[in-house]
Amino acid sequence: MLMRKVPVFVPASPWGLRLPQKFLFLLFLSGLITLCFGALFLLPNSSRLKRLFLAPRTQQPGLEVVADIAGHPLARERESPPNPVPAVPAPGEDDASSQASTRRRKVWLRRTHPTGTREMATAARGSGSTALRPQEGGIPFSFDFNAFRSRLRHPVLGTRADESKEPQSLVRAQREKIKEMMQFAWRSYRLYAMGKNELRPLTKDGYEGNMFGGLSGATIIDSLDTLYLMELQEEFQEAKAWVEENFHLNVSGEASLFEVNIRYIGGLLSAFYLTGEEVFRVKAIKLGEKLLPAFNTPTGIPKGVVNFKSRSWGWAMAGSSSILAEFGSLHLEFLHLTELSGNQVFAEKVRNIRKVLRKINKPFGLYPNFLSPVSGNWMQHHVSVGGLGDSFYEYLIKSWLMSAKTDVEAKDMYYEALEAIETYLVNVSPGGLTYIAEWRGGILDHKMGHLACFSGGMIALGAEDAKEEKRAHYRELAAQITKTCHESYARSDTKLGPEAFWFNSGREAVATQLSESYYILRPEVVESYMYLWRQTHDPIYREWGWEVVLALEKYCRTEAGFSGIQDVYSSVPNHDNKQQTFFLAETLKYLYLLFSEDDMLSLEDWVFNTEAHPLPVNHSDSSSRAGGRL
Ligand code: DMJ
Repeated sequence: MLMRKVPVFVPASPWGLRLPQKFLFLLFLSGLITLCFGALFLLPNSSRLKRLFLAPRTQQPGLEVVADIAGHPLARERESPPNPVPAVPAPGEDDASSQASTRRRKVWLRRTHPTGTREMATAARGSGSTALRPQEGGIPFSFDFNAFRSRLRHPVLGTRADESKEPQSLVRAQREKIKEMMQFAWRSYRLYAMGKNELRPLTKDGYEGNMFGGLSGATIIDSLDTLYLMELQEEFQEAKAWVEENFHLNVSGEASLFEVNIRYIGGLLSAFYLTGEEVFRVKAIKLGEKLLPAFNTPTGIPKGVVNFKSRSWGWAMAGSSSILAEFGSLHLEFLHLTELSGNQVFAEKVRNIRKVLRKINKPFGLYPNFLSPVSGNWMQHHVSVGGLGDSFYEYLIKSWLMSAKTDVEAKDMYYEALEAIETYLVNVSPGGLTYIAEWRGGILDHKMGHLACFSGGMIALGAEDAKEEKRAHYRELAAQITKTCHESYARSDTKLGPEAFWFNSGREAVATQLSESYYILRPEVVESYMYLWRQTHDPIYREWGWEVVLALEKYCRTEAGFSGIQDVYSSVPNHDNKQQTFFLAETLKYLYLLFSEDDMLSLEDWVFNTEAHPLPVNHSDSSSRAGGRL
């Protein structure tokens, strides 16, 4: 029989307290601590204290979290703080009080945001630190916007004063033309599809698609920074008002983690950094929080699809795999989400992805495109710098640059990967065209996708920080790849490039079947022209860029917006009836920058996410040359 042991004697503690007394004392003590700690949060103007407790920072000023990456000495010294206080509904969320306060705020913004661009700039400067506004559904964390702006090396919109000295009034006229295209694309969207994700210019209606889990307005959020940059003041205000009043996050569909991140989060973050408007910061963070369930996998490698409704373990699907370009293109945005929220969870998620990728064995130093989020093993040995792989490589070099060159791990990973790509994937065709092939378990597909054409720009961007003996080589490689991509345009009837082009059977830089001959307003080729222009100032890049403008006007412009075309080899356009959001976010922005001064969104101050949304570099010193100007 089991006898319960009844203690007949409770020994006294060294202080002479018996166990029940000790328990009561501890209870009292812990209550006291909780009370003191809680009081800190209730004090007025306690944001500094909150910051102290919620997000350990470096002592230097700057975008500290952006430097806070695995491998960086600062990262090792810090502990993970608790998550911040749960956020209340954001402006524009569905409860009535929030909508009313949004209306009030809108009126205030109209008053404080006068019409001229310079005034727009002044208003943004005036907004100062993004103070806590819990009554407006703000996220309780402060970010010193003025201090951030004063650390930029260049005025955001460039040194306009020098413009009149430009000998080429032609360049100005070209820039104006591109601005007109943006205005036309925006106005067509506003007229026929306002609030929908995309415009269908032939049927003159809107389209929601299935990538965004019920979120709307993808074109609006993707356009914000381009409108701002081009000083389309009225259009920018329309877009901002829509975000304030109509961008609701209470959706319940299934969304692509990658697409929501690069378009919505990226677009909102950029809009915040350009304007200092709190609504963009709050919406970005709250949407970021909705993406977190995607990381609930055994490895922490997120699934590609996030279910906004359930917080279930979406990974539990046999044989599922995550895509390198998708889970590898979160880093830039997630570090900024932590920076602007004080919530370390975002940075932790992407640090973990880095850790997994660092550890895993890479065949020949290459990164295959599919990884199991369950086992952490590669699923197939398919390697590509185009679709499925592309922006992973881009985010490595940009993480290095965005960290103000402190994220050495990202830099090393980038150059190691680039070496492997050069060794195994880069080829020169019999006709002398350099291209990046695709690799399937050791066998090469001698084809390049339009998506892979961003790599000319990426390699140019990274050339300056390569080993001394490699720099000139990388500059040349970048120029050669960009030239090949231009050839894929030049060899078509429309002077626009196909979705994929091949180098075999005597054919070079052309698509071999109709299913690869379409052009959907993609940006990658003009993106590379922009980087190569900034690096070399070789007029050929502006010439090539202008060829694209003319071709877009001739073959893609319709009565009600721009449309992709189904066959670049036919001079009678067959439109696909879609004005892609990235046309406004990327293609037109890169074209505009190509015809602008180098200090407009200077590469010293900004990196572009893979949807061309500018995110600031972590400058931690105060040697600003912008002197607080826009
Ligand atoms: C964009 O959404 C992004 O550039 C992404 O990285 C790749 N595809 C499109 C544009 O082609």
